[in-house]
Amino acid sequence: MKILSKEQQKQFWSDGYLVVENVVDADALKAMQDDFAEWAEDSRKHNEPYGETVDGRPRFDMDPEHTAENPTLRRVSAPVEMSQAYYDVMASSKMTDCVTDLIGPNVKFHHSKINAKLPGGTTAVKWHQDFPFTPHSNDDLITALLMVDEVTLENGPLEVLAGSHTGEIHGLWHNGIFTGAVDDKVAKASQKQALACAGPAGSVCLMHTRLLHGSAPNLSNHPRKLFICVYSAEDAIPMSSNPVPTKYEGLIVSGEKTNKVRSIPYEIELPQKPKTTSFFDQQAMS
Ligand SMILES: O=C(O)CCC(=O)C(=O)O
Repeated sequence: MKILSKEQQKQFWSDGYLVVENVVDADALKAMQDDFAEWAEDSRKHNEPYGETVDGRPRFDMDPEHTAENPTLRRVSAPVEMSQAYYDVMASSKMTDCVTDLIGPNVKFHHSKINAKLPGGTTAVKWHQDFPFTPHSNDDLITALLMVDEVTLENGPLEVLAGSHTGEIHGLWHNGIFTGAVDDKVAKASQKQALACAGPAGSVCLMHTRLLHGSAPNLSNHPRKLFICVYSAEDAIPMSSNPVPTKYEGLIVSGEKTNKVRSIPYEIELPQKPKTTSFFDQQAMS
């Protein structure tokens, strides 16, 4: 089903992101909030990352401030493997339709997580682009960040640098160390022109994989939970292992499987034709 107008599609490709309201209805949101509330309740029993994803890494992670009295669960990896509500939104919803309008008709799922900023936590996300974490044969990848709670300017909204998806891909290694973030100069310049992606619960921010983005801590008493799903065009082939492995990687959420591979087009600069004459030319001249 077509969701996005031509104008919205144009805006996405020119800015590198787009916020769309009402992609999930109240019942689905409540089911997602209830499931998260159960996980947050359970986190009271833990003081270090716990649970297990398909590759054995912990599924649940908390802020350093987390206590049994004030639990601050900040990350749930691959929630679609544990919750029908999250699975349904990932696999078949207006959110999936929006993604299809942009990079369809054939779209597949790559990974999912919940990034939560609960009151009392201090987690921030440093400026980065997603593509270096999920390099593919082409860059038709979208990170869809669904607002499970209302996102305001105070509760740690996603911040983006509009138009940066058309620029260079910045390194995440500095002085021989993998930091997962762009260098300070790029981060400061991005922060100066940052735009916050706020909206009512049930909105989605669709973000191009090359867009520079980050987010500050939650300074309010209101939770901020984002359900984050990464999708790619079906003909984009992963060039590295999945940062959040899931049994659903590659699930076709729209269209069909073609098994075709499409690469980012690039031009090779051919060396100039040699100026010297060949052996045969010299023979003819002599
Ligand atoms: O949780 C956030 O605020 C940012 C999420 C993010 O940067 C990402 O998923 O790449």
